Amino acid sequence: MTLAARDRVLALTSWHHDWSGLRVAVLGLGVTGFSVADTLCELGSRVRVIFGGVDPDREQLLKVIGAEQAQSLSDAVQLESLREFDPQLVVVSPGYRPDHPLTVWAEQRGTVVWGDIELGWRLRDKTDRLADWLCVTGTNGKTTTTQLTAHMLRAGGLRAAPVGNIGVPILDALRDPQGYDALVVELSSFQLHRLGEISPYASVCLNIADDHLDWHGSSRSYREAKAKVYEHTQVACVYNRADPATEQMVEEADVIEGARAISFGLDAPPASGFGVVEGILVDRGFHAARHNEAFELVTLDELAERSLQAPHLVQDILAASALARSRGVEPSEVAQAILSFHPDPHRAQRLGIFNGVIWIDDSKATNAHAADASLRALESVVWVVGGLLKGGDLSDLVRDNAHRLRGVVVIGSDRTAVLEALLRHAPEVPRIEVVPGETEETMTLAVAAAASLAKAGDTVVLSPAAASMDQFSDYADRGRRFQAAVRVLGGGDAGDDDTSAEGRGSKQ
Ligand code: UMA
Repeated sequence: MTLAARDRVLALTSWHHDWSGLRVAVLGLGVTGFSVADTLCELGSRVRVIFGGVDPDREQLLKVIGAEQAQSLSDAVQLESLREFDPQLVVVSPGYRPDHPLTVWAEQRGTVVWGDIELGWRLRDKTDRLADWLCVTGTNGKTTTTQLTAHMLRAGGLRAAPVGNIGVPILDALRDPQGYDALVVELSSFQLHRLGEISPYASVCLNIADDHLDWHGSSRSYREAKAKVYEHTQVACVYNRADPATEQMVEEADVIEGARAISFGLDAPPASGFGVVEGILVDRGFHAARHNEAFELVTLDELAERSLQAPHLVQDILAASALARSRGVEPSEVAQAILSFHPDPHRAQRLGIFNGVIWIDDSKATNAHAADASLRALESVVWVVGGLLKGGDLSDLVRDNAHRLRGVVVIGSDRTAVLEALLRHAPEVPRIEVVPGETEETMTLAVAAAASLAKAGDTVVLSPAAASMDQFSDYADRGRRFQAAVRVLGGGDAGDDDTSAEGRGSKQ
């Protein structure tokens, strides 16, 4: 590819520039690939979507919007299609690993390769209303923090939406004809890897623990990707006082002059921090007299009344408050938003109590760090664990929580690694391995096994510490099947909580 051709692409930094006739290869036909193809067809580019898998609905839609398509399960066939198309720009979906042969080929020949977030940044001026981007990453808590921040911004009277890894491609929001005042952008490590030069209004990395090592290749490259969230931040870099790596990321980031570092944590906050003082969540970050005073937001008791008091949730609430306050939302509006917030299902979702046993669906815990947060909030646990470990290791998780385990049910394709960790660090704890049955579903078997291990006062928690795609379509599907099996066990009563038994096995 010639330098002039490359420069033409790199100079495209506005919706109103000339994108027509540009040959763009879009890799992947999931939600991202479709949104990219749709946007670029609207701008007059010549688009070819190259993808594995089959998706009849989206394939039909590609015909309607006028994009070419090349479907094949073979990388070699896909590569041939890419070569023949001779793209000037490649836009890659988040799931493609950095060493994927198609992206490697494009990069080696000097073709510009972007992710959808970089493309979105360049196209963010479709309407006159230029939205501020508040970017959220972290190993865990991203989705809750993203949703809650957007909820707070709306409580403050702004037109705001949660987008990105949460499931709404950023390009869909950017094409909204009314435009937004602010977008809360959940960024996965995959999206951060190909972030490009964006400049968030505010940013946060909530926490960091190894995850997705199979995709990134190493813990270092995963952490480097996460640190990018703070680059070029304009107003507030929010970090976690309990996770020094996040503070270090802020210190090392190249930010816009005047951007402030704002911390959050469960302890009493320093000036420029959010934290908890005598059971009250407070803001000392944005108070004019922050060296002596703080804004009071909500109390831990008020959170407990809404089942929002688990420590990891309180951290997410503090981080979201810091982001929203940085954008000018009033403390009373932040408080109102917290008290009217309902987290999504499958996140430490309490299903009910049967025969004195509490059942919790925490299917969203797709890595060891998330599972640790939910196990720590419990005392006497029967743990349903396993799935796809993504190169992760559960040894520390099992060792640190062995004392609270009353039983373990191991599911999923990577059972051997889980069983080895249990044998090493919790050999006394009874365990049942669920081998996928021919007639009965995994979750039916797992729930029956958990029920056989649990006694009154115990909590059964599905907190897999693993991805779900080996046996389920996603974590929500895994959680729904767990809930359905629990409902059958409870005689259809799952969800009817008998709070009189509160506290027997759970602090949640
Ligand atoms: N494909 C290939 N080869 C590959 C990878 C993908 O052919 O090596 C093709 C598939 O056949 C399919 C398409 O690419 O046609 C799917 O692309 P994708 O896997 O990037 O998925 P999208 O549907 O575009 O969804 C992505 C995110 N998915 C991943 O990062 C894997 C969604 O996050 C995100 O919500 C969406 O963009 C909008 O931003 C999901 C996720 O699991 C929920 N994220 C991980 C997480 O949260 O831990 C990172």
